[in-house]
Amino acid sequence: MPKFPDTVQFNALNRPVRLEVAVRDLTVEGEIPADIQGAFFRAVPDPAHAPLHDDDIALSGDGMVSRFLFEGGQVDYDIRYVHTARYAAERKARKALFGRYRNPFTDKPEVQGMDRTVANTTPVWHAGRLLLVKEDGRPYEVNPHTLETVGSYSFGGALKSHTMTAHVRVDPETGEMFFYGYEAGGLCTTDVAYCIADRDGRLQYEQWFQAPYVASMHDFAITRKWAIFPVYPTTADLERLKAGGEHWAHQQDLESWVGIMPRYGNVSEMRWFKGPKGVSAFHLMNAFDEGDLVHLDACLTDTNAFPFMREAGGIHRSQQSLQGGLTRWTFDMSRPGESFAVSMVGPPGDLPRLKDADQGRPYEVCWMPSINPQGGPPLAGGPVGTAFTCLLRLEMKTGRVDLMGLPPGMAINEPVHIPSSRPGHHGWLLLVVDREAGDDYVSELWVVDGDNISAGAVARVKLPVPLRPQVHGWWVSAEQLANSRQPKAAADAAAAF
Ligand code: V55
Ligand code: FE
Repeated sequence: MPKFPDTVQFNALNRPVRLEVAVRDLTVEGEIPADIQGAFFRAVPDPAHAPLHDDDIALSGDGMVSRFLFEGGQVDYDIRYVHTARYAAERKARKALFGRYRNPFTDKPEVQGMDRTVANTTPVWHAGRLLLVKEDGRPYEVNPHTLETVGSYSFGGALKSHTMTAHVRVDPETGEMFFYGYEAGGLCTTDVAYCIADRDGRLQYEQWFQAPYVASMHDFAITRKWAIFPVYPTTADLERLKAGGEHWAHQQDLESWVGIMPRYGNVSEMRWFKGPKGVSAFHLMNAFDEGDLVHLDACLTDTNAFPFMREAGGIHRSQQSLQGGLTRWTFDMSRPGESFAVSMVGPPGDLPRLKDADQGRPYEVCWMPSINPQGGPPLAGGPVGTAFTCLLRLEMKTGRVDLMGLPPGMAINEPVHIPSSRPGHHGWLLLVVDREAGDDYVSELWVVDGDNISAGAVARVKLPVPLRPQVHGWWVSAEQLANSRQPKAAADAAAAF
């Protein structure tokens, strides 16, 4: 057993698991709703080797792709490493060769210049392809049936950007995938590539623009008319990297910015709006337009939510002291100037989940994990070091908030949403719940009624193996899965043995 550092990034829920398993027909308590047919893919960082540096973080963990497959009321579970160039090189060497998070100057000489992404953030489904994406590189394509890695993916060689965001936006009507890459021209460049792939996955547009500074641009948004690029002041610096330092440092005294351009327009049409200093959001709930107004709803905090990005910027604050909530920034595109209106539209929380059909549209309901005000201390785990302890359901018109609280010693991961065939019903949620059990942890997959979350799980799927905290997930219906580009033959042949 390799010796992992004795830090919160490798202990408690963050303990490395490193199991590649395939389990058929898991034990289900309760009944799986008939609407749920398909696959819940999850991206799970799990370090295959002990890191070169003891201050390594969970965001560096090798990407695993995991799948809960729902077929006729039964559930199968699979998880495998994404065979990135980095994973392959380290596997061969039987030890870590790559150094600190997003700092290639700390890598061993034999891997200098090699693709160092770990493909650990989002399983993106588009045009029949499953892509495992991390924002520091290009995606890896994975066979959704076998979970075997196909290889690095660049839209058939068309993509020029060196990077692709883990937060793409798929338009529910056109089927187009809108995305971008930052540090697109290389390490610490202000180049941002804005891209659109059509419903068949062909890259139709790639235009580059300059960000106001090198920022951690984790998420963006679209509306029917606009593409929206928030820039929060967590910055990178090449000299710091060369000195072996952190990629990201938060700047409490630097302005935030939002760039907005017509989504099918030219980057020369980008308008920049100046926002408050020091604020940060990793995830956006949604955006939509209303005449000339553009509304952007973000899980905003008054500083960066990651302790190591604050510390690198000399900001020493506890996780409990962070202030924020679901915050709406409203831009009037008919008026000149750099200013916009701010309002609070929901409580604090993160890892927001929207119905796919509401993407870029006015929306009625949404869900997000948060910290249970009536719960005990959160479990230690995830990249921030503290896990979420409740799920919230928000009604945007009435302001109503429902809560699924968990007792102390439990944690929840990001949910996916599955549409319902029942008229007026807002669908189902699937999410992994972890529970402390002595010195160990056990996990279950919960099926929750999206309109009645306070009732808890309607079905619980038991896991016979421990799980690592997931980053993001993606629901792929049985119909989408049947239309995938990668063959199912290999999976069927393996099953025939
Ligand atoms: C995030 C996750 C990442 C990363 C940067 O959720 C930001 C935020 C799992 O990797 O590299
Ligand atoms: Fe994210």
